[in-house]
Amino acid sequence: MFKKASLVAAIAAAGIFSSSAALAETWRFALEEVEGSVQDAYAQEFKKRIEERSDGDITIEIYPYGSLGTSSQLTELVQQDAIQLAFASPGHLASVIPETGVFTLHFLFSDDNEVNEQVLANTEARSMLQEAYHEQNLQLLGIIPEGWMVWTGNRSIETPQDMEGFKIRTMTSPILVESYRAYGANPSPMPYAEVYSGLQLGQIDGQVNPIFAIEEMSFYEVQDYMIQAKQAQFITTLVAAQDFYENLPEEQQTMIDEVTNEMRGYIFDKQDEFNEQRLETIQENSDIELITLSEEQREAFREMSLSVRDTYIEQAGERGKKILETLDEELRAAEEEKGGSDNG
Ligand code: 6CS
Repeated sequence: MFKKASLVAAIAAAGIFSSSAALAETWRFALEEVEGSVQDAYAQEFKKRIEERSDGDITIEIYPYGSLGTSSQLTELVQQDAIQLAFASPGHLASVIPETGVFTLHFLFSDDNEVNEQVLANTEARSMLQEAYHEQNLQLLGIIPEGWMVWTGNRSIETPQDMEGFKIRTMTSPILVESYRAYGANPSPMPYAEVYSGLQLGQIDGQVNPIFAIEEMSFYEVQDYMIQAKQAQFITTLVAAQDFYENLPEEQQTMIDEVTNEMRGYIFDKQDEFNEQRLETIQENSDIELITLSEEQREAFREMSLSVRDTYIEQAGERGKKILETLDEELRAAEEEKGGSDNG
């Protein structure tokens, strides 16, 4: 869908130049998701707040998924400073920044998503991550949960045995591929835009995404089962071109930092609302079967997932190990403080 030539043509048509300097007051913001998605809701609100606060000095142009390229291509465009802002989800980004693979590890985050949000908002791991983003010419602006990753399939998946040979589409990061190999599945990484036809043509048996995405990408139309195992959150990161960010006047950097901080509650509520409402839409429009795994069933997957943490450390090195340890400690401490769930 996104061949290099058409990508270049799209950028030319959009009038995107190679340097942000020529675009002083227009910031281009690319999404990995379509209009009406969680990322779109974020971008629309960000645009509103920045334009208001800058008194019209800054205009934000939003490019939903499909207008510029795949997730990996969007990241490249930000790295080259051809666009200023984008979402870069670890499910793809870990191919470039292995440390971000931590956000895709199974059974690391809390079963209580408020705990996850609280930890992600304040994590001490942020400075180590920022270092890794800088090495790739990116500025990390935010780490944002978008909802539980739910499996869909042409068969039900309730035990690791059901995963045996299951051809599941994953995002493109190597650590995600390993996460599904650990269950005995046959992971098939591919870009988001190819998933619907892959399912429809039977090239893949299933995929994994949050409910709002399963609805808006119509995956539920070509699948028989939706399985909630609460094995992982979909966590995205908001990035800027590092040169662009560092060359901004200090008050504009502060404005971005304040707006992204102030928007945390807004987007957390939005993703919750979207995931809840779209589940109703799916149920109204299809007879897809919804299965929620019991604690015992989840435990079987959890045990098999633990070895993937070693693979992550092999890929992400010493800094990646420290990021994992920091997040793990913070998550367990926050759970304890809340007296809530135990997700080991
Ligand atoms: O599965 C994917 O590739 C995509 N899923 C979502 C929910 N957001 C962006 C990501 O690229």
